Amino acid sequence: MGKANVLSLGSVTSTQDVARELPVGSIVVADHQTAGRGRLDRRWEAPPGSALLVSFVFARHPLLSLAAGVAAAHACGPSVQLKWPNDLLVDERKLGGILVETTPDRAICGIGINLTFAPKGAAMLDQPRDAVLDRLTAAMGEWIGAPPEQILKRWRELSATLGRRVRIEVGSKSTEGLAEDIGPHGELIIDGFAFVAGSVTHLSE
Ligand code: BT5
Repeated sequence: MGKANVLSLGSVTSTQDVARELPVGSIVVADHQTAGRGRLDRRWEAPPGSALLVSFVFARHPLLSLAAGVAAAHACGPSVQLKWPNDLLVDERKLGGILVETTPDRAICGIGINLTFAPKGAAMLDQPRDAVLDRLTAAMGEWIGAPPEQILKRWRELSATLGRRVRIEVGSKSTEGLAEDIGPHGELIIDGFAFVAGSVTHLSE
């Protein structure tokens, strides 16, 4: 992945919408999104020019969300930890998020990182956008190509979730337990049960 593939735009609905129409290897970055989104139709909020808002187009990859988390943590710096499945945290506050959407043959990996603004209770990085983007682009290329075991190992090292008591909500069902590990497909193991999706809350120690 190189700079030549980067499409840099002003205002878009969502970088995911633009990236969806582009070939594998494309990168879309925007100053502003009028309809930035998270998972499950949630909103991703960032005032114009305040965040890194980027989408990468890849071939489908079974551990893309975790690999992107590892890459983003490396690009942001040593204060960043990962919360399963897709959050970047600084001191337990959300710095950024990852959204993977798939088509039959491609995966669009969107990453939002707060730089000069953070919603109440969230974190920001306060680093120049293009420097973060350059490091992220390099790290994404590296981690997407890494062996699955290496992605999982590094994700475990960067995790703020493992070893914690957590609550996971899947639809209307809520379960609490110890987040023990992630499995070979990136699933979260809580008290011996594997969860492939859900919203996790870290409970106090
Ligand atoms: C995520 O979803 O965390 C994935 C966010 C992905 C955003 C990027 S930006 C580039 C690309 N284009 C897009 O349209 N999306 C991607 P989720 O885990 O569902 O978290 C969403 C929740 O995070 C919201 O419901 C809010 O509570 C919270 N939130 C919204 N904006 C935030 C922000 N700037 N900083 C921290 N938390 C935020």
